[in-house]
Amino acid sequence: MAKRAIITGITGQDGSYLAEFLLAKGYEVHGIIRRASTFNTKRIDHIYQDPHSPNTRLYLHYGDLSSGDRLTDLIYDLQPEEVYHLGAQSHVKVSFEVPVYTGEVNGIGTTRLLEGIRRSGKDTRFYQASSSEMFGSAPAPQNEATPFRPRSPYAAAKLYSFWTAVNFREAYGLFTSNGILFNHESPRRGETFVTRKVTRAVAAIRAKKQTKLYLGNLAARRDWGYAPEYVEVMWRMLQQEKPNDYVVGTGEAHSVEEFVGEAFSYVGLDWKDYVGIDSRYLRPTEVDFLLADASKARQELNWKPQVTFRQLVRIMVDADLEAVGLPVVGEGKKILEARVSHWHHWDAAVSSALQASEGQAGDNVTTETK
Ligand code: NAP
Ligand code: G4F
Repeated sequence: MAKRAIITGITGQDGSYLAEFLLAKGYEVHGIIRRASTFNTKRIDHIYQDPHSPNTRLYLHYGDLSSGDRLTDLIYDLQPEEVYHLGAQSHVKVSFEVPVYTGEVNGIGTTRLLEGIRRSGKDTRFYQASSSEMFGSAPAPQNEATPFRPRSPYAAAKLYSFWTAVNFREAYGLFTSNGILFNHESPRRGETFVTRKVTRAVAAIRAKKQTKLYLGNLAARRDWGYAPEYVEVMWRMLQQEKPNDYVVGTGEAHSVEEFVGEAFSYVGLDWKDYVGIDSRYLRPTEVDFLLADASKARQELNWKPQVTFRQLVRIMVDADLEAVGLPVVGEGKKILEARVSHWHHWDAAVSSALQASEGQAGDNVTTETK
């Protein structure tokens, strides 16, 4: 029988890639989505399956992390083998503007799910999307033994969830694992995170639709990886004999300025001609330097990222050039074709291919949720 998984945050960057990954592995996937007045399923439309079809393996359910009853009901009714908890108000800068909401969703939301699992009595395995932001001002490189020094309401809320997951493991014997993931990006990255903001701007400037790009702190350094490789490691954590906590990152850090320089030069532009600084993008407290020491994940999960920083920039710029209707430079597309598995290209074609191979192809099916 197919394993059953629930994904919170299935409409997000990671949730959409994880759904593709689990479907490719033969799982039955249940995603929790929020009601919105506009469509919020664009990252998963290409894998949507008509619930009337006898072979359907992807189901969507309304729910919100700020309300527990529905989450408990879903866990009780679906009795999943695995829950991947990715849903969150995931923007660090925004968390300074909506700290209470961020705590409610990113913190208490996790307790709601864990309580649902505990009360269901089933030995459901639980993945918590913890974050390198929790390290905050702790000196780099950071690993599982590094003390947490959070620098934002987002990080504080994630830390609450981290310890709640650990506590439910110790108190009730639940299988809960924390993935402490460093920044990971892709052509599906939200448009207001710095990498995607930059690659979209590069494409828009090339297309003569934009003349200037305003950013905040260019000196911050991040350990940036390629998102599809990170959803695979989430799954690996839940296939272990015992639950545990793992740092996941590339082990290489670059500044925002380096990312900007690399993205502009890839299309033959000098970033200094286009980039301005706007203090509204600065944070009250910044995280200066995140760099993963992921040796535990490498040893225990046999996980090693393939896509390098330079390649990541090329993948993202090519995708955004294509999105504005310009010809791609081409290196990014080539990297994906040559180096990574078939299910994580940026466009819908690969997932349609996945569905077609399983007799599931059904383009643009209207969902009940639309
Ligand atoms: P994302 O693209 O922002 O996706 C967040 C998801 O959470 C979306 O599906 C969103 O739904 C959903 N969501 C937000 N508020 C919700 C609520 N109140 N109830 C139910 N669902 C809600 O984030 P991501 O980059 O995929 O990251 C996935 C998870 O990993 C997040 O928890 C993030 O904090 C964590 N994380 C990310 C990174 C990274 O570098 N990407 C690193 C470490 C940890 P809508 O589509 O309706 O907005
Ligand atoms: O892209 P960012 O907004 O990502 P940030 O804050 O590192 O958070 C992301 O990664 C975390 C893992 O470490 C996740 F937990 C979290 O959910 C999210 O996915 O900012 C990266 C850096 C920061 O130092 C920021 O100050 O870029 C700097 N930056 C400079 N100008 C900017 C901008 N960030 C944004 N979003 N927009 C700017 O204009």
